[in-house]
Amino acid sequence: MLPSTDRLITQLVMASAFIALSTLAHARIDDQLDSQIDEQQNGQFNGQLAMEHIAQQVSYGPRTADYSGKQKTLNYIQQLLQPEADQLVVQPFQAHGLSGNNLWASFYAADPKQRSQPRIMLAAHWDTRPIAERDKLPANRAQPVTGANDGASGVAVLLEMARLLSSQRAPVTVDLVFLDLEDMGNIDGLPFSIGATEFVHQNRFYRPTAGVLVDMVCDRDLVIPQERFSREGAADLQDQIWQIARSQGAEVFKDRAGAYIEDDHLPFLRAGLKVINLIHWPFPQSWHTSGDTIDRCSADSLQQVGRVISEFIYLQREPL
Ligand code: 1BN
Ligand code: ZN
Repeated sequence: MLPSTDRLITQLVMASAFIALSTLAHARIDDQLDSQIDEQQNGQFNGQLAMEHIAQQVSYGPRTADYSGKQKTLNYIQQLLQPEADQLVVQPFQAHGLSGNNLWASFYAADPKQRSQPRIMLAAHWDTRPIAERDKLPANRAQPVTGANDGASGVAVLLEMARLLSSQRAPVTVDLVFLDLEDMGNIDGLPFSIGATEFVHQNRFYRPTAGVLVDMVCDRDLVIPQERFSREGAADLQDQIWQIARSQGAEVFKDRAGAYIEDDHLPFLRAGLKVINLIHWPFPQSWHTSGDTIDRCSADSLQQVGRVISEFIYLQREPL
């Protein structure tokens, strides 16, 4: 039998060892939980990372003819996707006396048997408008827009989606299509959607099962009603997207009809393809003004849109 002081010391040492071990065990469990949460978050569309893609694009300046930002942005998209995509093509074109480049990156389905069908297209325009004709100051109206929302936000959603697709292929092939020369409409008699029209002509055999166009999706007061041409040409697809939005509580998606908006989905719809447009409507005050800057953008808006699209891609609940 130990004398009572020794016994007390032994008990204290054992108790401290126990506390130290259990603290260590707790620390390990906390670490494991943290890394599980990190893993789950990594597999999720991250609005903050999408914001960084907007910051990068606007840092290059306007993405319109005669500005170095145009080539820098094309390089940025290409360099990010080249090592990750299963196929990447830049498709130059000439139309209406202008030169442009559409860029098309494919991420094949996880199961090679599903490689060619079904396949989903996600599209956005990467150019920006050369004039801010709606600016309240006449002096600004001849200047190009920054296009944080109108241009960079759609590209940012596609690039953040590319990160997810790179780390885990989807059950279907996903094509990310970056369209040029969307925003030349009503300048010197030019139409909107020049690049999208060229893309459809150049790729007549490309028939994705479904397509989602994202345009102007970063505003902090983002509102996306059900665009009407999309409703008329691809109601089932629009319903599927809105159903996911409802289930996620993504409140930027509104359960009401929007306007008829002539955007890059129209050439696809006219070719008989099911492509819907996710677009802010009514257009925000900053639209085609010098105020289309990143301070009006929100990571949360981007994340709501991105998470709805990623669930659509990864967890197809109904056949397309
Ligand atoms: C969307 C963003 N658009 C241009 N920038 C297309 C459009 C232009 C839609 C005018 C409606 C009216
Ligand atoms: Zn525009």
